[in-house]
Amino acid sequence: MHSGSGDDLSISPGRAITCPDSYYTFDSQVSLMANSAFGWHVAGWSGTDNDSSTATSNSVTMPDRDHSVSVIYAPGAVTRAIFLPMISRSAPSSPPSFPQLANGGFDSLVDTSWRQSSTRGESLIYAETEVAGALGQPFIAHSRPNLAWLGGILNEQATLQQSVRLPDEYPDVRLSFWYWIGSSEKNCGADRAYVEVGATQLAAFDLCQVNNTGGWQRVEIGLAGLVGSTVDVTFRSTQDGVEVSNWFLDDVVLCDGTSTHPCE
Ligand SMILES: [Ca+2]
Ligand SMILES: [Ca+2]
Repeated sequence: MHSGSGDDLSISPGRAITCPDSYYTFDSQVSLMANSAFGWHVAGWSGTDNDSSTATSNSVTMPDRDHSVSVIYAPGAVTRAIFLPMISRSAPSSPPSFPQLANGGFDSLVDTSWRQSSTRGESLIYAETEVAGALGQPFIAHSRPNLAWLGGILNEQATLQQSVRLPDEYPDVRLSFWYWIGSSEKNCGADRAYVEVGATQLAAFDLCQVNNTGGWQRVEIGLAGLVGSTVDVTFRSTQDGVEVSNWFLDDVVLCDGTSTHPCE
């Protein structure tokens, strides 16, 4: 028996061993199989051991009397959970971000981004007020309030250094920085300053009276030949034993001249 669209139930066994077809002994269990038409499903049963089942198989335990069972077919496909294995693959990698130097304006006094060394044991990052006090004259950082100060003491070698990766994706990257030379040295070549990126010396300065800048000057150097590697950006000064020279630095940035990464 059935209602809706589908086959009559298959009943197994068809009868008890010693009985005619469709006769069963009391309390024996008979298996039932339903088969709905295409687009229909089992919505329930009647007369079975589990009438609320929506499975296509069921059973009935024979009572001690004539008994009928039926399946209820209802239109609509069965909602099936379909297992889709997750296929994972590496997400496409986003391009690296534009390289940046940390604390390029030296305005964070407590700084671990720059590695500082001085053969005279000097700190290299100062507040402008400290510089003004040491020089005995007004002094203003290019970006206030702090700056880097190399030299200013005889017989010193000072190095300010920071590592940065220069991704291939930015071949137009440049190094820009502001400097101020204030030197009492008459002999050009005695006190010097260098800018190095990796093993490449990009700029050198004679710190001497005729090269005194009297203010902040900016330098911009292309780094195209150095992309694709991690490099040390190094500012270095050497002082001889007479006539002190100062090399002040501020606002060291990596840039490409666009509005997103301006050089000034
Ligand atoms: Ca600054
Ligand atoms: Ca000197």
